[in-house]
Amino acid sequence: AVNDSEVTPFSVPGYACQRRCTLENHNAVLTDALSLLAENAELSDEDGRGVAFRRAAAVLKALPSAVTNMSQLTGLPCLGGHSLRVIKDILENGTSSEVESTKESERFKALKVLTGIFGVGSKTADRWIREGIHNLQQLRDSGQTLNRAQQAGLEHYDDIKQPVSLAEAEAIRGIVGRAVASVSPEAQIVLTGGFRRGKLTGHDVDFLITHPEEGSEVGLMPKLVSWLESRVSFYAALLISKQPKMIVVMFKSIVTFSKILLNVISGIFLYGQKFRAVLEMGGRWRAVRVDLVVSPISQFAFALLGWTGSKLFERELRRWAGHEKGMSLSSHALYDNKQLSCLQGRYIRASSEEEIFAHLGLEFIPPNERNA
Ligand code: DCP
Ligand code: MG
Repeated sequence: AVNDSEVTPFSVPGYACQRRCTLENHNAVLTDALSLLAENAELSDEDGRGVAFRRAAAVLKALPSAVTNMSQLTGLPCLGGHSLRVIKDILENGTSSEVESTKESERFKALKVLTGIFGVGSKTADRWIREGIHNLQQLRDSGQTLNRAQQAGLEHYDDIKQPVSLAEAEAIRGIVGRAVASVSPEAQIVLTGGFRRGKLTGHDVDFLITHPEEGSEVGLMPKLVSWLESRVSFYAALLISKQPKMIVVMFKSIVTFSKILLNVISGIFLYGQKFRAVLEMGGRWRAVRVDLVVSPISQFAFALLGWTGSKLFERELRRWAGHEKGMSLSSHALYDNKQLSCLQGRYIRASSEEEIFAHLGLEFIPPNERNA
């Protein structure tokens, strides 16, 4: 056993946006446990507790090696009593009884299954659970009225639950890129979200679209939607959720491909390579969630930073901006709350992510190190 006095405590800065965090995680057992408690809190509408567990997990993710001894954690930020108890349990017993009992609880399991349906949030899931609905079959049998998104979410539940691979994301980039080029030849499309941070899988594929000429992006989204709808309706369902930012392109699974159909699709969308990639991944289409965001070029850097994530990294950037700099950061703009001059002067312009970090007084963190 290591003597306590020989253990060097770790040290990390207080905000996740000050830390470089790659996908390499030396403390996955601990962070998985804390993330599960975070998820449970979020599903129970206890967002404050959820964030506390997320922040604690992010600190452990940023450590250069595995924690073996509680004394290494002395002085680390964001580790509250509850998180420390969980960590201690796992270091001493291999598991945390709280995590295990949460994982096994009927309520948690039901919340996870029901909120796993696209379009179903924790409030709806909670109402259904109180009405005795705990799984998909009970939901189908209950005769509950589902909106369009939820109907599709239920229909494609298994597809959507299955992670999206990088190869699939790239194939979808080909399809959406072709659609964008058709409706607006100069428009640009960028892969954001987890894939931009170097993840090899994701729960969806996130794209940001802009146009080099300010104002030319207006009306692009509806055009893009109609283009996709007219071209893909025979094998894909397109859904637009309540949030204007989110479009879900669901590629319906076609089990058997006729050669003609195959040629038609590849003719419409893609030339060779990428399309073949889709087919080689199992030879059938599947439902995938796709998030499309259109941004004017003047806001592009803010949108790119805001949609690259991780969610906690974004939250911490906004907390840093507000608490440390007296500024407000969003996916549209950076606003200086301290400047009392004319309204215009309060908005801080930026044309790159690097500039935004500089305005915030932060060292630039590249996307692959924003995996807090
Ligand atoms: N985002 C955010 N706050 C939200 C939702 C999204 O800041 N409430 C930002 C940060 C996310 C990005 O948008 O990283 C994309 O959202 P996703 O939910 O798709 O997150 P990821 O792409 O990071 O995860 P995954 O790989 O599972 O898709
Ligand atoms: Mg994503």
